[in-house]
Amino acid sequence: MIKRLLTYLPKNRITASEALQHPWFHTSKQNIQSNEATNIIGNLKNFRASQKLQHAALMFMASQLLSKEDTKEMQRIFKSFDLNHDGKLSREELIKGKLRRIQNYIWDDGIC
Ligand SMILES: [Ca+2]
Repeated sequence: MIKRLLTYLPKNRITASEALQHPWFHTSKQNIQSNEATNIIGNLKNFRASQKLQHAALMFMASQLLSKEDTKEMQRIFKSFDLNHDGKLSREELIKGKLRRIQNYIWDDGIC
């Protein structure tokens, strides 16, 4: 079932509804005891908390390593990349932003 869920082409991939009909969901649901489920949920919460801590530590280190000018420049670049202004950079926004910077670099340096 995992292979069918990870199929690249959507037309060949099973739908969520089809996946939920797979016997694995029905047998595993019966096999998981409630305390096991509680442990799993607790582990997932801890994992998420550790990710937040890791993110906060990285932000702190970045803030300590960058000068004010560097921070302003990074914020300017981020805002120019964030095309829909949602405060996040999608893969597409990163690619488009990087391509714009490369084009600007080429034109500004008179390479073309
Ligand atoms: Ca965005």
